[in-house]
Amino acid sequence: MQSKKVILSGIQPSGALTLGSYLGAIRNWAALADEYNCYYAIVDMHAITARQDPATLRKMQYEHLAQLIACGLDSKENTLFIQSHVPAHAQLAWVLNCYTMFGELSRMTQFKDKSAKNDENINAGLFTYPALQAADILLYQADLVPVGADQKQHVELTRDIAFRFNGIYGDVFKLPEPYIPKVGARIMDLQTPTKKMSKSEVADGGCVLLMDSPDDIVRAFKRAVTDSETNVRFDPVSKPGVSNLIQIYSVCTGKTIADVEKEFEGKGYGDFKPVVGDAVVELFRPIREEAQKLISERAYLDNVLRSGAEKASLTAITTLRKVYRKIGFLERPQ
Ligand code: ATP
Ligand code: LTN
Repeated sequence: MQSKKVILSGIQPSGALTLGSYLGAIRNWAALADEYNCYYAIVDMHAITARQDPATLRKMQYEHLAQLIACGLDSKENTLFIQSHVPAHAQLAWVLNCYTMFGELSRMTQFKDKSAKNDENINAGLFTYPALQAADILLYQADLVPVGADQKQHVELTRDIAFRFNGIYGDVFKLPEPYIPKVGARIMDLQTPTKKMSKSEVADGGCVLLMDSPDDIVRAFKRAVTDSETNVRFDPVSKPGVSNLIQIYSVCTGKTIADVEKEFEGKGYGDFKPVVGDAVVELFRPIREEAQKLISERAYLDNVLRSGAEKASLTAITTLRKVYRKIGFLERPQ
């Protein structure tokens, strides 16, 4: 019997989960467990490339875990773990750093964006971040990496690193493919619809969180920035705000973009915005309720993390050993 294909993805505990992370990535994960062997990492090591408050970082990891389970990721069918609990991530990242070019890292959009936004902390970790992400993916010999559109470049770099390494040492790594949804891959900020909705930039009120109250969600959508026209028409270039809302409504309801335009023909933004807000409220309601229940079940969450790390380690160590052997590291004498 051929073994199942492998999926790996990661999520940074650098802020609360947003509508963007849900629609762009997590929503698609739950349905994959039947067909694939799925690993999902809460990537604490990536999160510290920006300064984190230790207590908040600790709390955020449990919240992410509870919310991922509430989003339908069954902990028996999926391997859910914390990145730093599997030391092979750091170990392989170092090796891959030595097979990743300065020029390649310099071209990464996420590095350019984040260093421009935070010029007093452009640390080396932020720069080499994609080599750690490549290690996350390659340790599990992942076939597919389900992510939002912003991560495509990092997955492509991972392929390039793997290809380079395999070219020197033979077939060590599987070359992964990004797996990006057709609709919802880039949810925009509701206040600045030309910029991606981001968990680390919640201050302007344009970000909707998975755990926001229904009132807050409806209010955020009523305040969403649109344009000076009134018609509900999909045109991301000249109408980015309303096109973002159409996209969100389409993913939440399963209706096509054309159907959404038809449904609101002759109606204005005042009719449309609260309906989108309500659709998000209903989508998030069961998730929020379940996550609120799970967050107090610390022993259960710790069990999930314990078995997740054990399972992930078995696979990760096998790949790491092979890499060490190939590059000429000595095994520690017993
Ligand atoms: P930051 O913007 O602060 O770097 P993030 O929200 O992009 O954080 P994560 O939560 O780690 O970072 O991303 C988790 C997954 O969600 C990734 O696959 C990412 O591509 C996806 N994602 C995040 N934001 C969006 C968005 N606005 N639209 C679509 N997908 C998104
Ligand atoms: N870089 C991603 C998070 C991330 C990831 C991964 C995604 C870290 N490691 C491995 C997919 C696979 C982000 O910023 N959202």
